Amino acid sequence: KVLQLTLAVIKPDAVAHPMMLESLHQRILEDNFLIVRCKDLIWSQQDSERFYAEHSGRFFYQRLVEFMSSGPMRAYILAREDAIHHWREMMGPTKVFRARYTSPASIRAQFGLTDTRNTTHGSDSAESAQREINFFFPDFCVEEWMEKDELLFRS
Ligand code: DAT
Ligand code: MG
Repeated sequence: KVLQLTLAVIKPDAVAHPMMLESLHQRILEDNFLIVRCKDLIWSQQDSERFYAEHSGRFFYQRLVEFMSSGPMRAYILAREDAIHHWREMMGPTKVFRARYTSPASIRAQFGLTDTRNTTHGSDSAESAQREINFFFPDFCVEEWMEKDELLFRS
């Protein structure tokens, strides 16, 4: 088994509802993710712009940036076999109407409010996971964790 790391975020719309936050946290545990790091934080508008720079110019960019800096969110580094893909599957498609139609059991289908206020974020590739883990947890060293601590969780 090869452990993989991903960056998962519970966005401000979901953190605002304690039962939703608790339910999402439970789902992470039930799906056999190891919670490597977890922290609550609030982004400045600048953090938000920097994180989503790839979307600058899109019609939803301003809305997205304002929403993501509108209140507390929770960020996780999660480890699992196939973590990146598995968390994306659990979240469901970006757009809530599509999520409800194609993956009714997904997180976005169940809790998403709109295409922007869609409850969760997940890295979409190994490269973005590396970048995003570093963005949220600048002191965390992936290589070091893979070398040392990862062994603690082998059974
Ligand atoms: P994902 O979050 O599924 O990786 P993305 O990277 O394409 O999706 O977009 C980042 C976020 O931007 C997304 O979670 C919500 C917002 N967004 C994307 N497309 C949108 C749209 N068509 N309308 C409104 N918000 C959108
Ligand atoms: Mg994305």
